[in-house]
Amino acid sequence: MKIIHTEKHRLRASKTELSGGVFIRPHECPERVEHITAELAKRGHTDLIEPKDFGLDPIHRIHDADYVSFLQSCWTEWQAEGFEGEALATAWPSRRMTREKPPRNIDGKIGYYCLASETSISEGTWEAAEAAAQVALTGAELIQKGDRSAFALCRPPGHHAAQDMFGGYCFLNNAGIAAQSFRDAGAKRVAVLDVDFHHGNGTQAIFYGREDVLFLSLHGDPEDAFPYFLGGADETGTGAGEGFNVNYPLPPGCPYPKWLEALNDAMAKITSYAPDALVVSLGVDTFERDPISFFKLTSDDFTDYGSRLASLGLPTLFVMEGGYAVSEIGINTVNVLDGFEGA
Ligand code: 6XA
Ligand code: ZN
Repeated sequence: MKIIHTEKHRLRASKTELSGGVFIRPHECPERVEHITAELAKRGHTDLIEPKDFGLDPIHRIHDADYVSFLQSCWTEWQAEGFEGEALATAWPSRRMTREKPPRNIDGKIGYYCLASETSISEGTWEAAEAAAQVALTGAELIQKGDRSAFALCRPPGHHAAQDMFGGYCFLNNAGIAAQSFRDAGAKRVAVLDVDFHHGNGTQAIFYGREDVLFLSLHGDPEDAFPYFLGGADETGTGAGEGFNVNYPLPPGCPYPKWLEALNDAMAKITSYAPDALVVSLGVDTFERDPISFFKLTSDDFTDYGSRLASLGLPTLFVMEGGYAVSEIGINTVNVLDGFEGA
């Protein structure tokens, strides 16, 4: 399977993440990708390719133009205000704050477009996010041209980013942009399966009213886990999209057999939907030693579910999302890919 990768991910190198009331060095760091590429090399995956440049049009198919402009100019505007640190939201249009439009001042504007304040915007963030979207689009095009599978090694990740919101380390919804590109290339139906520990609230929001993209997500119950305010089992889609959104909220300590029950159910739903392509939002923060998550998957479990995914027999694009047990992120990610290819 071809792997799409660019060194431009390094441009996303913020120094701060707001966590537990203090600034820490971000979990979502450049070393994540280094560990994955090292493990790929170790196991003989030499088929790494650079992304093509598809421009902004496919990004605008998913994200609002004003949001994209905000991401492009945020760091410059923030610096122009004379602020010392990285750009961070501190005020939102939350309940009963009904002036729902982006203010002129960047301190307010960043809040308008932000869903969670752990994520700072720093120099190079837009450039890296845009490159990650091109990585996903390049993977999608390989499959559109006949490859059976591809791995888009996206960083920063994307599944929390909605049409007009960033947060949870995400800026552009790489998986959503890829899914839309399959539709635009002629696929009638596309399924997006999100196996990251966290609910893919952005992907859900983007496709919630649509029947042409089935979204399924296995994740920590939002009662207990970020992003807290979306991801319930009762969120099934709206209008034409009713029945095409499927959430599997799972409890703290969830072991692999229980996780697998949800995966089997999701796979049965994908089979009956009969999509032309599958996009897998691949986060490996379901790992037992992930520092910010609470599932109990072992490294072998990643190999196992990789091979199960292959049994769907679908053209499959893997898109990298989360995973913060950095020294094991390579092993767990490549286990999924090798499980898939060895099946
Ligand atoms: C920050 C939690 C961000 C979760 C990021 C992630 N408090 N999403 O891995 O998939
Ligand atoms: Zn995650």
